[in-house]
Amino acid sequence: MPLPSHRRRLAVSATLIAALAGGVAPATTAVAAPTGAATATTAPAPVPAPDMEGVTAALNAAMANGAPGAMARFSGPDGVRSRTVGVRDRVSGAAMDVRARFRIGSVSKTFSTVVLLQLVQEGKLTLDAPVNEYLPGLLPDDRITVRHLLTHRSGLADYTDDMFNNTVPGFEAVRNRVFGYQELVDLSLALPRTTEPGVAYKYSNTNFVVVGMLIEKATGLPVADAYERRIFKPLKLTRTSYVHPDTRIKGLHVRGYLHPDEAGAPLVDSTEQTVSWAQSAGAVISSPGDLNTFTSALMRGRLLSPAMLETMTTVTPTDTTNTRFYGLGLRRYDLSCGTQIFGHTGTVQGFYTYAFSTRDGRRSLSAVANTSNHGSANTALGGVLEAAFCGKKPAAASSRAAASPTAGELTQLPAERDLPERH
Ligand code: HEL
Repeated sequence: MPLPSHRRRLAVSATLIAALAGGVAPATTAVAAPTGAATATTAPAPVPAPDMEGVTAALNAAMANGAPGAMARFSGPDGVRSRTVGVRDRVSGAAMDVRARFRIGSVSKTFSTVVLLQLVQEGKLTLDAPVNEYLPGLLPDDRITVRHLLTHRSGLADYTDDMFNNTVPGFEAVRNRVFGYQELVDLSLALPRTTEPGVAYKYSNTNFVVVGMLIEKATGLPVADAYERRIFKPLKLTRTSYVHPDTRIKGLHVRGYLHPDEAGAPLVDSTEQTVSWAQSAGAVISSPGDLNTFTSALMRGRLLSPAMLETMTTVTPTDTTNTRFYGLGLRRYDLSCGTQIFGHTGTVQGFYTYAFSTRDGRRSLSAVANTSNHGSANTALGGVLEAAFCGKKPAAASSRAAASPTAGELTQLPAERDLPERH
């Protein structure tokens, strides 16, 4: 029997942090049915208008939980709506600006996955082939496949757990470091593996470092070129870049602030860094408009064939709540109103990001808060998803939600930045 909507919302709220952290979930859980566009026999469900007051409340809640600023941009059939709160620069006092760029952390994994799946479409790689077939001797286990990397089921340990155990010293030790991919893989291989290949979901940045290596091997080009040629240029993502190992974010941008381990210690400006510790697992820079164009275009089939998109959006649970799932470099969240959204979250020093779209690509939302290492700010920011995709709650339900902030048919829609801005 389905849970009443408020119970489902609470379940979503309680699981948000656990889902982001990505605990081990057994592979034996049933694979959730992939969701496609509405069938010819059913009329498309009415689309709720985004609750922009609710979006603003979530942004303010992120600020109340320690973010200097936050913003969100929603693109839907009725146009684009944006909200900003607070500052993008604590020194100059410059206001948060929806045109500004920022570090998207692991949302980069979805970009890397698209490139890799295009290479699979072109016959240059096979999803179920061992990684070692393409990178001989790289991994100590020939059973680890390309698909295991993309689904976080390789069992390769996440070297960043140790790297960032002490937040500020850990970050400062790598802020200007330039790692080779092999060095990062070696850090992982020095740790015990977490699962047998294919057995369980266990989130690990190492998987997407190896994905970067596969892209470079198959294309003979740096990943930066692959992103540029295959995604940034075709989608005209003019505010999206991969500049590793450059430490700067060019143009109008948000400054990021890292929370220290000790309560009360000052925030650390973490804007400039190589992000070399993440590279193809997390070093892309983007903007809210570009992220909406990307997730929407992906879901509309502009980047992958229908069969490959089906593969990418075929998910397994990441926890036991039945609301959080992972496909191939892609998360699926099931919201309290029954809407399923696909995209990714990101945590990189100074920035929390959400970038999601409905399966038909008609509605997309991205949001950022310029802090990190402060889970309550991230959880509060996640409230934008329910507000934007589910719309206004009935009065009784919305007062409960406020006490606990939580996280059709295919038609042609122009790139989201071409649509009129609405408030
Ligand atoms: S972690 C996640 C998120 N992903 C993973 C990746 C990304 N980001 C990282 O691995 C960075 C982790 C350290 C960040 C740092 C902070 O918060 O600034 N934390 C510490 O230093 C902790 N002591 C699964 C949450 C994702 O949503 O996919 O992005």
